[in-house]
Amino acid sequence: MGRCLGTGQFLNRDIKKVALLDSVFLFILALDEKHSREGNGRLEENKTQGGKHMKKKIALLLAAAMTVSLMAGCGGDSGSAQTAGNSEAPSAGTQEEADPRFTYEEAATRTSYFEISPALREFNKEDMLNSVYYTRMTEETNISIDWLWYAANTPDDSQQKKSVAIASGEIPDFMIVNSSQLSLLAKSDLINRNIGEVFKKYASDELMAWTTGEGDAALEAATDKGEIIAIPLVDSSIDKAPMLWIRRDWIKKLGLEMPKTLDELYNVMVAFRDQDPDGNGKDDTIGMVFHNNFLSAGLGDGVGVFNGFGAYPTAWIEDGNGGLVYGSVKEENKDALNFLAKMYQEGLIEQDFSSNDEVKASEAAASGRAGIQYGLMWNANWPLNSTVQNDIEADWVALPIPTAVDGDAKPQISLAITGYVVVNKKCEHPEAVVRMLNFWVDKYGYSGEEYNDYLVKDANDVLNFPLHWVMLKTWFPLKNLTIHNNIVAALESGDSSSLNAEELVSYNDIQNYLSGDIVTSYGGMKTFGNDMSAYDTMNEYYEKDMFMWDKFTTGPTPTMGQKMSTVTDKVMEYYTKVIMGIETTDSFDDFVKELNSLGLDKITEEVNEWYANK
Ligand SMILES: [Ca+2]
Repeated sequence: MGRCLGTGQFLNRDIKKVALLDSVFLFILALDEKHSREGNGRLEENKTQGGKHMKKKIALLLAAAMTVSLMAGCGGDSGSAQTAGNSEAPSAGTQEEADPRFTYEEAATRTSYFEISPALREFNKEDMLNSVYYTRMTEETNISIDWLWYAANTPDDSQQKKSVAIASGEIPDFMIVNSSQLSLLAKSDLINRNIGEVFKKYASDELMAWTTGEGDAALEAATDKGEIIAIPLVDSSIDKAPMLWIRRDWIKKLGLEMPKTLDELYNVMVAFRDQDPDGNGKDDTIGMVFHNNFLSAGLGDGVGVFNGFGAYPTAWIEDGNGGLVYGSVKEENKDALNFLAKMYQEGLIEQDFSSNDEVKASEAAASGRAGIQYGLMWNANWPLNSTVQNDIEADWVALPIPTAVDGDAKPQISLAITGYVVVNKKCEHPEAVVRMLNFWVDKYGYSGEEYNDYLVKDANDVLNFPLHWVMLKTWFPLKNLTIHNNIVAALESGDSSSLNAEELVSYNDIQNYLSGDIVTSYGGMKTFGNDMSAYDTMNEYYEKDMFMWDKFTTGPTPTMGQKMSTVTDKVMEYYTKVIMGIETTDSFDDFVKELNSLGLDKITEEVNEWYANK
């Protein structure tokens, strides 16, 4: 519980870190949603039974201090489809680029749905409607939004309502949908299929840079039959790349080297277990944090181990013949499973890992019992920062995932899209949504001075940040990496004058850390600093283009919707049994056959049909 409170304190101090903390919060929500990259790759689409207790446990503690969910929810109501307002089209008329910051000559109103973030402690409609963000938006653009309904952003509520709206054929001027709903709309006659051209014409350079920050994949994911039919709202994909966190103080104390290969990592784990790295004279340390949800990248998972062997479970990867194959069935997984089984057998991972979730397992790192944890870039903000509260010497650093194959291991990632904006084809001025997104980018991304006015009402009340009120929002996928690179340059030159407000917060954090304020500035230093930080590793991944992308970037295929959860359950069951020594990889071929009989063969067929027609 202390950990969680620590996170809250962190938040109160550094309100600009909202986007980074969103990553933590998204992870927490993902635990509840039992996110299935396995299922179909979209958090918001797979409501499963798992993790209920997790939500209670964490949502109360952590989410209480966290920020808004970025997940584009979905749902529907039979909203008015008519275009209100009587706005004039902005200037132009040619295909040339238009002024991205135009103002309608006459007031225009657009209809949409308001989805209330589960992260908001309370929601007051009047506060939202009268907020600085929306009043300024209307002043600057002459656009206002008529919210046809307000509903909680959950599968049972707003998502359900939007699905009903799509089925009824009555949708508002614009709405944010998930990939399944986009697939349905692609087959309908309801949406403007020319929105891609409108977007290209009206998007500001910054909005375009954000949308294409990781290449064309986001726009391609919104493409149907060669037409961009929605505007993808993007998040950072690379920020979800697995990396290895390790205690450098233990490495030094035992006279070891930083591991580059999995063999070397194994030796370090043995040393961490056997050589009393914490120096308390007791045999009380383990090799590595590990838990029962080990194929979900986040915190103490095993994804990085698999990637080290060239295995990419849960991802759809190229099969070498122009098609895609489900990563969990590839031979390379056997090597990773045998490695983990050996670790289990030798007590390098907890013997009861199969009954521990992420949070429970990570207590080993926080309490100083483990000095190795695979995870994501935010781990130093929570929970690894807790370690230093017990042991000021605890010096977690990030490393690229160790490899067992020739060359660098490739961390697997998947395209991060939080939702798709579709525009009713009856809406006379589809460019209005682009204008509103431009406004968001201007206020969020490039106006450090204005940011607080627009998006933060009370720095001590993160649960009611007006940021949560903005429906049309997207992110710069390389933002965190850019922050790091700019900070490193400033640290080297000693000149911080060119840093923006958000960068300055982390820069000051690092200066505080270097001045001895280790406990409160731990996350900032370890995430963005220049001494084996998370983004030092990320920058290496990025510079060397090491990522292994999941190639399946659309909504679930028909059979996925019905059978994927059975397949993924079977994968977890089998993998867990192998790690625990109940099964061996000798039965791997039978396991694959069983997956196919459970529906994976049909799903693979459907995925390849999509891929071939992409
Ligand atoms: Ca010990």
